[in-house]
Amino acid sequence: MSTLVNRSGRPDWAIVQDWDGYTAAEHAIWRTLFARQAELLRGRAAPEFLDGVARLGVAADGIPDFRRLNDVLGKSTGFRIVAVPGLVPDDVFFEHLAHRRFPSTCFIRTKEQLDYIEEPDVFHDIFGHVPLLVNPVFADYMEAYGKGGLAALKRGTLHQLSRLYWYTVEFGLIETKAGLRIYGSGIVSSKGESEYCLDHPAPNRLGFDLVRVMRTKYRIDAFQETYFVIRGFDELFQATLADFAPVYARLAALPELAPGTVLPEDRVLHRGTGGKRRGITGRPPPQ
Ligand code: HBI
Ligand code: FE
Repeated sequence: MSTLVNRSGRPDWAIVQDWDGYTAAEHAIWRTLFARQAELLRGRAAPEFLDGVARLGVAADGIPDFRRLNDVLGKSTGFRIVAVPGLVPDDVFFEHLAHRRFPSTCFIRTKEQLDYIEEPDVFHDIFGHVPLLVNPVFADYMEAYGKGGLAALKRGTLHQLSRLYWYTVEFGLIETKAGLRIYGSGIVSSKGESEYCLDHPAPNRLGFDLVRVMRTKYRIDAFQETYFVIRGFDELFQATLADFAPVYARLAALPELAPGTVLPEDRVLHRGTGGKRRGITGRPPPQ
């Protein structure tokens, strides 16, 4: 991650969203992104995600006012959105999550960036991440991730923990009675990957396993070569309850894995045909 400069003047990097400052053109870009994804995600996104969008009132009409979202969010899981200028240092990011604050960017991508933007913008953060924060189990997972991140920084194991975030919060799939559904923010905020992740034969779709995920490297500039599938958000939260010290000890004895790997012990829902495709809403490069 390039060196970040804190212009907020505050140690938590928080700024004011300045909702009145958005232009009609910026709201129009939100409307384009929202209309496209809302249409595409019906029948593709996890019911819990769609429920969160509805309950929060994240709507087509324009960039939401964080103050209004916080009214709903605060009453549901006690999470609160904190506006930040962009990517913040890892320790600041984890400190916010550990206290049920989600740091969201406020800027929106340009028309030219509709399909590809390197860093998270307000559409990725608010449409992609915030709806699931009304789900109590997922909110617990995000708080646990923040606490785990602060511990990982001290242990020097952030590169392994960030893979857990990448393959769940950003690019996770979930099994439902109606079939596989999307819950990862990096996917739901991307038109291309919302189609690719469920339908395309190229990527692997493997059952979630904590150590397996934390061994598996990822790339930020192409669609995923492997998606990990959880059976439910409880499975995800249960995985974080364990003390991570033994997990890190096991990881130290196991080789890292390339993104497209399939192991004999994997629960294979779909073995991919391989191949890499251009990327989508990225995130900071892997540690
Ligand atoms: N900052 N605003 C913001 N959003 C992120 O998703 C984010 C970040 N800083 C660090 C970070 N993500 C990742 O490096 C950690 O999840 C590991
Ligand atoms: Fe994200």
